Amino acid sequence: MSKPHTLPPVKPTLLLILLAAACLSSCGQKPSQSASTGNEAKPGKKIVVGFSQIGAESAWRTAETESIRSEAEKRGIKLNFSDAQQNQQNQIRALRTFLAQNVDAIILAPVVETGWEPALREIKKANIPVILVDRGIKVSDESLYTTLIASDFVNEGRLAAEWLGKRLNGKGNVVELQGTPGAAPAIDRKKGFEEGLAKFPEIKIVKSQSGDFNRAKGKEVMEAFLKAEGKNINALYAHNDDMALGAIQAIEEAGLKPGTDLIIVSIDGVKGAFDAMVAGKLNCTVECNPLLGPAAFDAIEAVLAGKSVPKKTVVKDEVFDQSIAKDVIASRKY
Ligand code: GZL
Repeated sequence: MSKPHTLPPVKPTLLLILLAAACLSSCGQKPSQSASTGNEAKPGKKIVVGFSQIGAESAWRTAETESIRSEAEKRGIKLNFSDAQQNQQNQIRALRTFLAQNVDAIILAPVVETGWEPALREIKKANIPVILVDRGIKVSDESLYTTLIASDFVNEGRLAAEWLGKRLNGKGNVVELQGTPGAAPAIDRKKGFEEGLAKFPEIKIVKSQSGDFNRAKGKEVMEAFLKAEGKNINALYAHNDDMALGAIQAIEEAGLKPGTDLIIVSIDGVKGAFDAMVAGKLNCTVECNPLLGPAAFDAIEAVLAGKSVPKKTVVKDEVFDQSIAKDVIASRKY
């Protein structure tokens, strides 16, 4: 049997150089400008960022998209934008497109918490940093993303429950419009609301269903709640303002007065919610700030400069109710 083919002996230093070159070319590493993370952008080259956005399902989402687009423009960063129309497969396709484009960084607003690992593993191999904005994901390996910039949705649910518990004097039947099934804000806002209601044992959630974070579905589900429960409903808790605004239409069409016959609390703090509070149709909204562009690009520029960033940045939120809506509406930025 012929002897196995062997390479002639080479000097150790040359071997090390060959091994380093082989590793860089074989595992698709972006050529590193420094010994540290290998994320560094090439000096003088325009930074290119891929942004996989969930969709345009709500005024909040539109405000987030505008914040990220305008911040990229302000910083002279090229943004490759993809609108997934709330479909995870479209987001995964967009992630793989950004990988093929060899972008410098990726911003992902993940529609749901699970199903991201295969695509994120491929992106990690290419050493492209992934910045999660506004919603978190569940992964077995936290190194599959660089950082998460989001509000504390459990706390938002708790704040809504505490406000409503006081407003109902601890007693009443609530219907709940949930967000998109499987989405971090829907899961956590439900969890937080239930935790907050634990202090008010005489307040019951009598109906709870998803309105998928959009106005039309919120109206449709509220119509069904009204048919089933009618005047038995004392309050509505909506996981976002858009569903609350749809529900307000359904309540009015049923001949009831939203904000009086039914107390309504929702989350986001968009302009439409403040208009509804001033009109007396919505009672309270818990702000969830969507203006994440500056924080997202601060993180990207830090990572590309080889600096470390915190694993999670919690965005501060605030409760606004009818008592202050008139005073603050003019200063609202989204
Ligand atoms: C929250 C965000 C939610 C908003 C909704 O960070 O993911 O999605 O509350 C939006 O308005 O549709």
